Amino acid sequence: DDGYALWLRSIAKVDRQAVVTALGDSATLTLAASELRRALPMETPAIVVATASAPSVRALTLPFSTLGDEGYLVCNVTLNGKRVILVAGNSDRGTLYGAFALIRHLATGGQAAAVNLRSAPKVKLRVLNHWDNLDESVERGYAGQSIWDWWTLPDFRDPRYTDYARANASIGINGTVLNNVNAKADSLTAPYIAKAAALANVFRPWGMRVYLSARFSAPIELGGLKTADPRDPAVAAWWKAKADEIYRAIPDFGGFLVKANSEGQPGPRDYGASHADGANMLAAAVRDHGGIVMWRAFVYAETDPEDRAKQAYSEFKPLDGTFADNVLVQVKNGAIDFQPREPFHPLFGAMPRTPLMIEFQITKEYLGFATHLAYLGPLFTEVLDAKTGQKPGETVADVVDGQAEHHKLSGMAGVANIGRDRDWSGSTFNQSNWYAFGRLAWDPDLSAEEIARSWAAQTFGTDRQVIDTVTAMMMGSREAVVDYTGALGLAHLMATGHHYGPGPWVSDLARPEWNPTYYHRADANGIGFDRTASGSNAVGQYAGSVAKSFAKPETTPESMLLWFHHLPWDRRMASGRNLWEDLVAHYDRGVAYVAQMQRQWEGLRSKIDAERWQKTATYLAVQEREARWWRDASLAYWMSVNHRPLPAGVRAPEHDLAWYKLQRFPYAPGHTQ
Ligand code: BDP
Repeated sequence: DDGYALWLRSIAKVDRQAVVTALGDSATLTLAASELRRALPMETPAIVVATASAPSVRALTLPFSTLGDEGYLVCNVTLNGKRVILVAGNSDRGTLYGAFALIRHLATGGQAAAVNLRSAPKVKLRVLNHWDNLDESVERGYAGQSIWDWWTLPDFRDPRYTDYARANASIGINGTVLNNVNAKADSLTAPYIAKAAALANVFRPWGMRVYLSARFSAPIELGGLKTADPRDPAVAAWWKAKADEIYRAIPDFGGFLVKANSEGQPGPRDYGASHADGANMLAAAVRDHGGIVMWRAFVYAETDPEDRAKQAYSEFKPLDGTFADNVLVQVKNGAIDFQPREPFHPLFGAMPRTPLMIEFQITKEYLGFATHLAYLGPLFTEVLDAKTGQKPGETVADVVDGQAEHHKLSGMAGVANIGRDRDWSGSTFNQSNWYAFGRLAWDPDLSAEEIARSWAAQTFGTDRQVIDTVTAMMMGSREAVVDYTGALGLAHLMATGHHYGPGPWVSDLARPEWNPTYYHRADANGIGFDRTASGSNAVGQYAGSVAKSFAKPETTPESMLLWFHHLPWDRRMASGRNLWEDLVAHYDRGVAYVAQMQRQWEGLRSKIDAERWQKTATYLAVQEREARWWRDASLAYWMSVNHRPLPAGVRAPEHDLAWYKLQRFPYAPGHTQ
């Protein structure tokens, strides 16, 4: 088993499939029926797929009114005198989601007899962001080349495109941005629009729309204009014509994603215009077609390196209320950059008049690429469940799903971990992160553990021991990465460029905020970044009780302590140990967790097919070796700074610091500098 089937494993034999009838013949309804046949065996009770408008369904007066466009219900009914399972939504897309929900229900041990499912997505735009380049490399991609074979498109439509859309539909993802946020203008030329249109045609029956990353300077590069100033009418007209051209080829084109004035990308600030000026100009170009703009807040300027964590808030908060109503501001989960742990981004809750999308990174740029097992469900839910402090009880999820302010638009973006590898995501367990993202985008209130259990059952079957063990491994795996790469709120400690291995000593990069030493600020006396009023006062960007709790070390959760505070190595911790000893203990705990996962996985050897078992076992061995590398290199460095011995009984690093500093990985995957 090479993992290609993801979590969509058929339990039906070709000649003994469930009996499924479709009331209607739309492409999407037909797919819903064929998915059910493909997945479910003959013994399943008869199933009818339909939309709420089918006359016989209408006669049942079921509660469709609360399901919106994409919701579904799945229940036992008597239809034309026969007992059947009805799968239905207000639209055929809703019905398709219902079909996948029924498959999930049965594949995770649910019974057909009493089935009663009812759900509508809480978030409107559930979108993957592909950081895929036109040369088919993938920025921060660790699962091989891009699945988009731009060269043979639009003529050749790889069957894989269909399988991709199907997998996404099965977890509720309804949009995809095809190209990297570090965009080339070429993706907006006629040949590339035709290629995107071919993909859109494949995705449409699966309920998925296509979006493109737009390079802000395209009017200069493609249109021969002298400027891309959003206030220049000629620039606005160029974008309007470009949007019209795209919509002629892709009538349901979703809209644009923009990375502007960030890490060298062009943007409105180049002309003294604001992010809102830029976003609104593009929004006007797509508005008549029903399109939207997702404008990223990931900015940090060369000119103000005092605290990178503060910059997005400083720049965007004042713009609240000035964005057009078809713009969403897309905010990374934390204020720096997809670290193994970051406190939630202070913009959530701080821009009530603007719909904020959250952006998670499914690909694990800072969590061991494809090889390390790190289930991101707990990272996602930790952020979504965080209280914003802005309004009583308000969580990041309330902001993201639009509930807090009753926004019409809401969205969640995930930087995809998908590539041309047979198993799509570089490892079986990485598939769970794609799955968890989709499930949480549909319902941000789900728990990471219930998602892990469903994924385990859909991926490995319903054996109880397998589900329990796999879920247990997954649930602590992200915390283990935090522990062996730098716990207690440390962040950005990785080596330059590839972001794979440790490099806490790095201090010589051109921009201050590219250097790990800028983030940890360790010296003989202490460690951590003072972000309180006596330091950068990033704490001041948080609100209410949250700001209050981050303002003092005593009330800051220890998991984020050094993010907000610079503290002496001797500081007493909850464990009774001092800070240094505690940090050491975290490193050891992280390494030990990986060794434990190896033992747990060993125990499942006879229960999992050889191919998936062996690859995972091999990767766990790599992870164990590299967890020790992270630990040893980091400890060697901290000791060179604080001149403290290791606590009694603790193993010394295998090599000296000089050895760790010499390690080089010039061909590590996924980095494009
Ligand atoms: C960082 C990545 C870089 C991306 C950037 C972004 O290292 O490759 O271009 O984020 O999100 O995480 O724009």
